[in-house]
Amino acid sequence: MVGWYYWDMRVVVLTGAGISAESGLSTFRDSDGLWEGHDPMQVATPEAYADDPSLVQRFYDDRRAALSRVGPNAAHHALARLEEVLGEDLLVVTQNVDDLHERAGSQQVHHIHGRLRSAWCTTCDVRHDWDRPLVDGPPCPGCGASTLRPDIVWFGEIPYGMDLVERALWDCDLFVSIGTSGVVYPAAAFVHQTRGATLELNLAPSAGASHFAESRQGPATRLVPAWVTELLGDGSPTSP
Ligand code: BV8
Repeated sequence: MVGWYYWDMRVVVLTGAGISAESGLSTFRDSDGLWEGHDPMQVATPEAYADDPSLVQRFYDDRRAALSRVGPNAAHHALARLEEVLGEDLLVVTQNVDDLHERAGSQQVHHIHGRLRSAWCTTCDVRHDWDRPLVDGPPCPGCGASTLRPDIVWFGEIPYGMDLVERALWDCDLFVSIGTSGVVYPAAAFVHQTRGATLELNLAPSAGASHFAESRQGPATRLVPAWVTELLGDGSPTSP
């Protein structure tokens, strides 16, 4: 990555469950991952929600409650530090539904698969910041209907803000993928939608590793701060 000067580059960072693993949040496909205990087609599809809404609500209620027991790690903090320097020239596109990027201080974060701490009323089509269980069918703060569902993009549903993401991928100088297995689309195809340089930071090579110009292996809490220090070339520690 020699010869890059951060002050005139636009960077898009894609993150997946791997960046939150060291904060204590399970990934999906690793051993002890979420999909070990749950069939994604039984908890993460609109059909599953229609068939058994309380099973799906409990799955997301448990994950929402778990958020208050964890915090951002050095990888989240390093990206927040990078945003302090790059400002609008950094966009974090996350597949994660947790809020650890924001709790680390990142503001330029786009959740393509939704957020756990948000509820979507399918009657008035309004989304509400939400931090309590949904399984008992609480009334929508807007219209009062008991039709609040998790504000999550399930399999077969269209991810949020794809136009914004596709434009940012096309315009960026550097695309970096962190902690994702590269098996779920459309995120797994982002590496093919950018004209920028490409770098993968992952515990193990992802399914798309061969499509990246460079792929580094290791834990996010080591790789991401080191990469941010290298990019900013200031040698100052990135961890808080
Ligand atoms: C759609 C929210 C149309 C729910 C999620 C083309 C070909 C084949 C299939 C399809 C296709 N197009 C569409 C499909 C169908 C489907 C799909 O991709 N299926 C797969 C399984 C084959 N896609 C969809 O249905 C999508 N919708 O396509 O609509 C469309 C498309 C484009 C434009 C318009 C319309 C919707 C997909 C979204 C589903 N919802 N999440 C929830 O959270 O419960 S997906 C979920 O899994 C995650 O959000 C994430 O996106 C995805 C993958 O998970 P990862 O984050 O990568 O986690 P994983 O466990 O897999 O991997 C962890 C990685 O981290 C590993 O590589 C590991 O090595 C690494 N790691 C672990 N620890 C660390 C680490 N790295 C660093 N440090 C560590 N410590």
